[in-house]
Amino acid sequence: MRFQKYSVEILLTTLILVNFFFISLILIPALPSKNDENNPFWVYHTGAGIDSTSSLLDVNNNGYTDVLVGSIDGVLYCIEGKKGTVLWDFNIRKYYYNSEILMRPLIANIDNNGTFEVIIGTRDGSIYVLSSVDGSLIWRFNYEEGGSISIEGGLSITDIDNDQDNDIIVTTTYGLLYVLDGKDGTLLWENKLFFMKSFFTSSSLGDINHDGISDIIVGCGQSIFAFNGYNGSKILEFETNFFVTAPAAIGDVDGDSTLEII
Ligand SMILES: [Ca+2]
Ligand SMILES: [Ca+2]
Ligand SMILES: [Ca+2]
Ligand SMILES: [Ca+2]
Repeated sequence: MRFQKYSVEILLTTLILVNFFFISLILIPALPSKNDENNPFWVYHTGAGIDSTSSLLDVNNNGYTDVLVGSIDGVLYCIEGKKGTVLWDFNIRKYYYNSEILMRPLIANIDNNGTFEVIIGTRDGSIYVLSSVDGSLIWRFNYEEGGSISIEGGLSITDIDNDQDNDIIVTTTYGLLYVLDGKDGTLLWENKLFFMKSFFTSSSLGDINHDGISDIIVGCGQSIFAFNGYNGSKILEFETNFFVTAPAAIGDVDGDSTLEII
């Protein structure tokens, strides 16, 4: 029995070592061949820190995915994925001197023209829609020039008024929710829902009340809310036991044709 126990242990140890060897074979070629851990594939230094995730898109259609990232220096960078060189950049401080980009750039074909746009919200509460091809400005919306609201992760895209053009749903600090027409940045509606609470995540979308219009599901403080996509009025509130810091998942998990919020 003792012999059998040791045999099993030796067999398990051998299997683990063999697995590790093959996993190593798979992983090692993915690492840079001539760099060590202190020298990644390429490094690009923006003018200040980066407070958000990057987004990926093959901007110049050369088969290599490029990197879009916003920085606290107020610049959105489009960096060529293979070499780490700047393809284009866009400085929001031409429009407001003290602003920062704190959110991940959103990529969408918002005007249905065959190319993608890059959408960012900024610390001064502005929304910028740029061409992904060259970073040129398509439109800008500022809720309140020099105001205190900040956009820190709160953009979602859907056609909320069913006119076949995508719209942008914006959640901000100080509990403001508003919707812009994706074509030209016209304000479709706004709702100042809270003063002391802030939205720090993007919203999720689903037709909660079955009226054919997407509704807006988003956490704020220690609650999850659903707001009517038609006008922003509150449909429901569910209290959680901690601050909501991530977007909700929406789906019909029990097959009753009504959406659940997870
Ligand atoms: Ca590319
Ligand atoms: Ca487009
Ligand atoms: Ca629309
Ligand atoms: Ca609805």
